[in-house]
Amino acid sequence: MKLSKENAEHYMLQMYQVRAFEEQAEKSYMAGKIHGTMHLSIGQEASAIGSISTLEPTDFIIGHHRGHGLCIAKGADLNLMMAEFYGKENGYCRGRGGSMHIADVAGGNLGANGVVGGGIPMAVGIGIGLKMKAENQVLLAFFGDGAASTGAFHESMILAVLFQVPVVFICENNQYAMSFSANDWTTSKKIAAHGEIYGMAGSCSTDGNDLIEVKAAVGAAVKRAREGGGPSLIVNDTYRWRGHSKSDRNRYRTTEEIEEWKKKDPILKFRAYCVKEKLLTEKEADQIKEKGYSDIEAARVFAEASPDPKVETLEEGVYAP
Ligand SMILES: Cc1ncc(C[n+]2csc(CCOP(=O)(O)OP(=O)(O)O)c2C)c(N)n1
Ligand SMILES: [Mg+2]
Repeated sequence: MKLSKENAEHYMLQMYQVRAFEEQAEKSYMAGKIHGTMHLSIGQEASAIGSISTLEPTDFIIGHHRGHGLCIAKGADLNLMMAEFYGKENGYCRGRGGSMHIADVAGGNLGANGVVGGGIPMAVGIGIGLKMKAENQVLLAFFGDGAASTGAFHESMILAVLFQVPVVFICENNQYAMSFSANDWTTSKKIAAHGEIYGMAGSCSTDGNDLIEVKAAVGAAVKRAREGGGPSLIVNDTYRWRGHSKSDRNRYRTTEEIEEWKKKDPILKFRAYCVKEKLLTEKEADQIKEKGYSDIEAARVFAEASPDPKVETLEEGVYAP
């Protein structure tokens, strides 16, 4: 697969924006400016951007709790996203959702779900709707390796095939479900094999830290889904550098293991590819990095200057007053 220079620049920028966004969100959280918790996807950027780069603007995604990269890849406005983290009135969900519940229906981001595996059956329903609309739209449904052991996942795989929905199921296998290693109960190879077992063509695992490999696998599945060939399951093998959430002390894995995976940094891998293929010079890549970080700094300034919701509006926009 040969990328255009324009696309290479765009994906490189999005990768740096995701990294910078999460580093900033973590800093603001530690400074007591952001409340609740958050699940950082640092180290998983190629899975989000490689997968979503295969979509048309009219297509959809449904995310999961580790979904900041997914939002940015789907074209989220960084200012509105940061304002949402800060709980501000002008955030994506008026500050009511925070890190885990960013949705932008107009932009094709159907939101995330705090229930592990909760988005998977919803994806089947949305897929049936897309099929009935018959406008050749496709949905990417993201979830983790832990979610692949839920009953909802297995029921959904069966229904997805029966209804031949235009959905690509993407398991972001970051090797852990909270403190449980994926290797203790299954292997990533077996997760992808479920696609085959349930009758999905073209299901496979990828090196989820390699944007080009992810893009090729998901791209083929998206094409098949759009042409009426039904669903696929793609497993992107990757790793989360940070703890599960903000309360995690990383006691279940070794520093050596984390350091080993850091050597496979998806951003550096893509950057090296772009330089090797003469799509970017080192200087251009540095400039893109600088822009990614300054975009996030602007988003921080925007969020901090944004208004808090008024107390008397607290019950607006939520289901359970
Ligand atoms: C139904 C349900 N069970 C348990 C939890 C608590 N929980 C939150 S995230 C998580 C682990 C999910 O692991 P995985 O699917 O691999 O996603 P990752 O966090 O690794 O991205 C668990 C058990 C939950 N939110 N929902
Ligand atoms: Mg996981």
